[in-house]
Amino acid sequence: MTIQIRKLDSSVPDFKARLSAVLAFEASEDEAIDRAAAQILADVKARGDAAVLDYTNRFDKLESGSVASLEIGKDELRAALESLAPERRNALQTAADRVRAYHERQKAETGSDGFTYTEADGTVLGQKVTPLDRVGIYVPGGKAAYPSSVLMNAIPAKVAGVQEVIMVVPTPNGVKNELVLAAAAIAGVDRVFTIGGAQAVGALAYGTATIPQVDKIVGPGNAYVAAAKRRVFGIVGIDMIAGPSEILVLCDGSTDPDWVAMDLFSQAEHDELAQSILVCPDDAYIAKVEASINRLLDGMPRKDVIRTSLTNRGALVKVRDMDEACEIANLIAAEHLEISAEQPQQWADKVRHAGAMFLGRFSSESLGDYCAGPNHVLPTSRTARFSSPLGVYDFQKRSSIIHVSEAGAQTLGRIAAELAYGEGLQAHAGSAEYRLK
Ligand code: HSO
Ligand code: ZN
Repeated sequence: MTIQIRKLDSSVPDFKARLSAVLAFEASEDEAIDRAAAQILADVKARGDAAVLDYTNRFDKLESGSVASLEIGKDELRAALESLAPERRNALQTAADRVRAYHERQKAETGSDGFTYTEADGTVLGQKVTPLDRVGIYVPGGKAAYPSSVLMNAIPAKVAGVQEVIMVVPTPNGVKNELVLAAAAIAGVDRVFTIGGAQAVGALAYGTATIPQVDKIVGPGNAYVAAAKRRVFGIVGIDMIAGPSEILVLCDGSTDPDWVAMDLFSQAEHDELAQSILVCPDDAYIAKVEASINRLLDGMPRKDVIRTSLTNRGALVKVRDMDEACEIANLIAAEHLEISAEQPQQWADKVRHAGAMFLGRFSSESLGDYCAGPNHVLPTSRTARFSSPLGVYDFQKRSSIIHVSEAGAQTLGRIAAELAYGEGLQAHAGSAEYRLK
């Protein structure tokens, strides 16, 4: 059965409208789910461990006697790591090393040491950067339990200097994912609890007798987890509410079409709602990729997910030239952008909006998912227009430093008092003026 992928052509008058229709994605904000999450959060806030235990036993079909018994100790994490086949263990270790090296570099390059400068009258101004004390990482159970995501969330936190990283991961029916536990061991996660859902988000946000309160919660989850994260934002920080995966391939027609077909599959296989789009100036090449898709699909164990994703949300877009392809890339602001072209840099220079850019035909997006080094937690649903990959900076905060000299207080005091009178704030004026000579 051949698969029907939508075809778009930028030369038709209503192209922009058609493209918008392809991109349209409303994150379903189901009111019933939101209400259920709110009720669970309120219960965890009121009853702490007892509520966490009730929901965990009920939803994950366990019979645990205490939240403490849901903790996985360091020994068990180590054992999980040691139980892996050597090739898999080495791959996980190498991926972790590369992700760490990249984030160490990011830390060094992004002003993590803060700054100060001294004005002529001796006043010192500056910015101090400090890590968050304690962070919670949500790891989904079941089909979307990705060990690679454990590395991508925990390593930047540890590189930033977070003292305690607490991971929560549900274990429906008591089934543990050994690779997830091994990844936690390698990434240096400090404590792991086998809890999930809105109850885990509540436990991390409010703290219970057993589970310490964290300062920020990161990591993807199902609709209940997303709703709970939205609701606890403000009590704790959150990273983002991630949408389905996306890949946009800009291709000049020089890459083996099978490679491009597989790249489109690679994100389509995540989710029926994932989005894979090819943009190319060459009609004949687009037809070749389509032929590759139809030939290769049957060999994919997740072909049903891929077919649904490509049929409902995929697109093959014919453009005038690569310049126009770059304009479209800026409109789409994709999570992952592959520039599969002979001279990729010239096109990359023209792209401003993308979560991650993969340049040249050897840079498949999947390398970024696992082991290239940069983070795979990226802005989706066009949010790359205003947000960035998860990074060391998400686990740091900044404090302003103001150290005014006696001479500085004379100049600044007059300015502050003047503005304070303008705002009708007498005490503000006074506190500046008391320091005038
Ligand atoms: N592509 C996903 C991350 C991932 N891929 C994990 C494989 N495993 C993020 O968009
Ligand atoms: Zn992926």
